[in-house]
Amino acid sequence: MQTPESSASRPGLVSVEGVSMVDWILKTWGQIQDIQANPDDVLIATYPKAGTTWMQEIVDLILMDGDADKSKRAPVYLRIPFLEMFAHGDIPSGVETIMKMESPRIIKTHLPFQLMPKSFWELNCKAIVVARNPKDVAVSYFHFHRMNQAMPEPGPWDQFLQTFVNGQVSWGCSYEHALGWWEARKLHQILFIFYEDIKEDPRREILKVASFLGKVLDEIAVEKVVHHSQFAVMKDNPMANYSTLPSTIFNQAISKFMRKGEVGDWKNLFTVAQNEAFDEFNTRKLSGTDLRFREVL
Ligand code: PPS
Repeated sequence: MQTPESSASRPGLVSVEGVSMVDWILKTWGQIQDIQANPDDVLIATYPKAGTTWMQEIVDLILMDGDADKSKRAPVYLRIPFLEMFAHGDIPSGVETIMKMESPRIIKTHLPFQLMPKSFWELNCKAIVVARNPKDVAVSYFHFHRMNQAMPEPGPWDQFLQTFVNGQVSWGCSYEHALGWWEARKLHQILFIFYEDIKEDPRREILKVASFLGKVLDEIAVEKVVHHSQFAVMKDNPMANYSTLPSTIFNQAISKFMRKGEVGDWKNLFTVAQNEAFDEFNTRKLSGTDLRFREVL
């Protein structure tokens, strides 16, 4: 019998150049790869659940000088389209929205660095990467799979955690994703930000992003960006909380998109054994690299 969380209509996974991807990505894969960048495009590049929407809202508010009314002009997925997104009903695909946008275009992507359309690097575009401690990413991704009908069934938590560790979830292994972008920052204009750092001092990280974008904000504008990008404020903002997406895609009765927004929620779901195994996995994946996530241990 099917539960509300399990439906035959859920997609499966495919392998794209060795990276697991949700199968609908193939609908626009050719168009994604052929996309022509503009030199002033800015990418927000993240592994899913690392703080993408938070950074989208921060960047948009910065560009609007903190004016929340301007940032409420459209849902976040139309203001800052998701490159890989398929068309659904009235909502155009990410590529279609991007093609119709005027510069400067801000574009969200979850693609690993090696699968990015090359045009962005030929034109030396900027990218802001947000990374988050993978234990919290795993928990957030689990709940996201439960509610997002456009993702495969997650199964029970222990099973999902294993597939996450094996990289058999869409957009692949979270460590390889972060490491690809971490290395790429040595060659490209990439700002690498940690979710936990924004939590710790939003003002400091917002100023970093503004400076990277070449945007000077007065003190009042900075305060507005800090305020309107807070979890509680975004959770109540229909243009940021995905409540404008139909429940046939995001069933927020199962789990809210703006769920908890905390550091360390993994402690509520990981067993002691899962945590120990994950710590070993973390050490193995990061050995020989200088990438360190915050507050994993
Ligand atoms: S997605 O679907 O990949 O674009 O999701 P993403 O936006 O990357 O991640 C969603 C998680 O980020 C949390 N979030 C925030 N945390 C703190 N402050 C703010 N303002 C904020 N906005 C979004 C959101 O709640 C999801 O995390 P969890 O842990 O599930 O709550």
